[in-house]
Amino acid sequence: MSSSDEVYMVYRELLLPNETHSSESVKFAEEFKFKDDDVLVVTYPKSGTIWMQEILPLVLNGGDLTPVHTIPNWDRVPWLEEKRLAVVVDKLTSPRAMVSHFPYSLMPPSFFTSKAKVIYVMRNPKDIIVSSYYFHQMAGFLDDPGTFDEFIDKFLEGRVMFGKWTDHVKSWRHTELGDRIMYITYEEMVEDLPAALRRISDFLGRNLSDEAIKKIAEHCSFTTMKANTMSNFSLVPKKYMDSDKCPFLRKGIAGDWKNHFNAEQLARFCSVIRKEMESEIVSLPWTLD
Ligand code: PPS
Repeated sequence: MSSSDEVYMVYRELLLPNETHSSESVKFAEEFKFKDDDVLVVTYPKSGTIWMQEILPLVLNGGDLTPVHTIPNWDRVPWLEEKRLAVVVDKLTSPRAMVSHFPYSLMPPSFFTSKAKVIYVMRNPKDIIVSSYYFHQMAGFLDDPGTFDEFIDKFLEGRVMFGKWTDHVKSWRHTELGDRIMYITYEEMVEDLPAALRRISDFLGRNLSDEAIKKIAEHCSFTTMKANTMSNFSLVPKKYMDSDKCPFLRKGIAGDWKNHFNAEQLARFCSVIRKEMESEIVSLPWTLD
């Protein structure tokens, strides 16, 4: 594994992996022309991005499995800021679905003048850091995370891809997007996926039948997605993602943090997050202690 200097580029003070990003790809994002019927899912890494890459096309097309069975997730619902967007953008059919890890301040000008809708997915940061720690071990294009203890410090200081979790969440909670934005949590999706799908479908103006929701929920279960070669990253060479070290679809649960933090680490982690989220704390769906 390489050092962080080799694997990341710095863009507006954020670390972005060189393997998937470049100065051309971020320029392409800056100049990207959003359309009114585009749908964008925004996440801090490890909050449920891949899950939404499965859900969105199915909700938008009423449950037709063709795209999720034939197109790899990174081309099916591409990242706004990644190199692949320029390659596949002309093949996307409207309504186009995309994902992004960008904070609000990095959205391109056309996003603000369009009516494109946004779904912001939030996840308990205690589970995000655990998921990210394992991801850094299996992803050959990321830096060595060190020990979990060392990774906690890196995460809290924002020395990880896309910076601090607290900055990201705060940036997207104070927008002027009105009813163009919907908030959902990973935990809500784990607890009751059909109900989450109903919320998403209503937000996107799709009147899906209960039968369609059931079909989509079955297809987007952790087990089904783990077996879908278009979504489990098994098409990616081991050099970049080594599922023998850890599968990308690792556990898919809420609360795995309990198996990883010791008491001191939990206190350290929560005190920093609590302090930085001071003004938001009452409306967070998790306890930070
Ligand atoms: S990335 O690298 O930012 O795109 O990662 P991201 O997709 O945001 O997050 C990966 C975590 O999401 C879990 N995941 C799911 N959980 C439950 N059900 C389904 N269907 C599902 N699909 C993806 C995935 O397992 C990662 O979480 P962990 O905790 O590591 O298992």
